[in-house]
Amino acid sequence: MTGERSKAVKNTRKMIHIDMDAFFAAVEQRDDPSLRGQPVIVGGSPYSRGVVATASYEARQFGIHSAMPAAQAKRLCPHAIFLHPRLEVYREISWQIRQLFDRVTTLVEPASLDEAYLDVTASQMAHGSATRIAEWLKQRIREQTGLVASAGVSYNKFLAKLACDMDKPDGLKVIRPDQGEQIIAALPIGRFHGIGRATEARMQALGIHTGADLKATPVARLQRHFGRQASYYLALAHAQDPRPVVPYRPRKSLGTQTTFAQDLIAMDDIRTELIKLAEELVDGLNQRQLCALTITLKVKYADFTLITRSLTPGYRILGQTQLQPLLGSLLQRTNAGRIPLRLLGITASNLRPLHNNDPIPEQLDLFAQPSAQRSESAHPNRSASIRFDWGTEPVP
Ligand code: TTP
Ligand code: MG
Repeated sequence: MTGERSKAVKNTRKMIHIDMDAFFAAVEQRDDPSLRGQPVIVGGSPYSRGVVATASYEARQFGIHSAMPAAQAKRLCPHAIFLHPRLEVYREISWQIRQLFDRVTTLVEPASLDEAYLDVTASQMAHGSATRIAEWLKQRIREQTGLVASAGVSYNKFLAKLACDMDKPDGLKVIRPDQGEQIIAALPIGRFHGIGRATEARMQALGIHTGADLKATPVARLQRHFGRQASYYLALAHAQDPRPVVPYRPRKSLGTQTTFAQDLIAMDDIRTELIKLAEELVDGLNQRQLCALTITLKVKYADFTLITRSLTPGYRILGQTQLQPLLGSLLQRTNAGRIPLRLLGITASNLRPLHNNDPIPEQLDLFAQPSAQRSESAHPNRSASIRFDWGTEPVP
């Protein structure tokens, strides 16, 4: 494909970026009318080392912004109202707006709780007018959540997000293909996608302050300083951004593991740890309303050899009743008790939705340890390295 042709193809995409205004703070103001019109700061306590997660637009007038120490925010605006985040509420709203995005296109890429990219190139909605789709979304979001979103519309992700940021709050800004290069030329280098503080400083040191400067820099010079990123930066300087919208789908597996401060050899200790992992895993499955068809046990021996043993029993694993006997037989297929273990992990995969009417079986103790004893027999060596990976993963 020639350069011109590929440029033309890219310019035909239609992209929307949606981002809620002052999200956490706006939710708090929505739910407590006495906070409306007030400088509201959501985040850590100003009397500790907490930071600002977000500030209402009223608070921003005092120079307060995200990631600022809360104590500093308090100095800038002593009468500001500080609130702790209510993540459950924000997650619920995030889910609500994602439902709306899904009505527009399958090509939705959530970028954070309050932000997403939508590729509406193929959408038939509003006769294919991305601007009207963005209007529709803003209106529906307001009706259904009582909150205000800003939207940016353009022909790639970088410009759509830029457009959204340019017109906040309650914005709807369009950057048309014939406007992109001009806007980029004047853009400060620190506002380019992928250019953080450190890269910005290095660009400035090279005399690159704006998009126009970047565009005028020979690729070889950029490559010398920024390696493989150079060509991406140059594409951005030409108002091109080849990144596709990558839709998210529920993750395929859920797992937890523990590395022990001291290797485990006694079977009692190993079983105790495994039961704790099983409890965490089942909690995780229940929270997500999921069950699994496959369970995998991961064991790392003291010499760092890693083995996994899997079982797909032919029934759904949704509680301890199913999980614990499977773990018992998986454990027998390892050298646990003979070779010291440094790590244990379990992963549920082949995940399926758990329907609301599915019974969640009661805990069954197949390792034959009374539950009271179990909770007290926490191994003193257990390091605090439990890691639960939640969330979603991009479609490859
Ligand atoms: P943003 O969309 O970056 O910020 P915002 O929605 O508060 O404000 P804007 O109108 O400029 O979009 O982030 C969304 C939420 O994510 C924000 O309300 C709080 C949270 N957040 C943090 O917890 N820490 C941070 O450093 C940032 C940037 C956001
Ligand atoms: Mg936002």
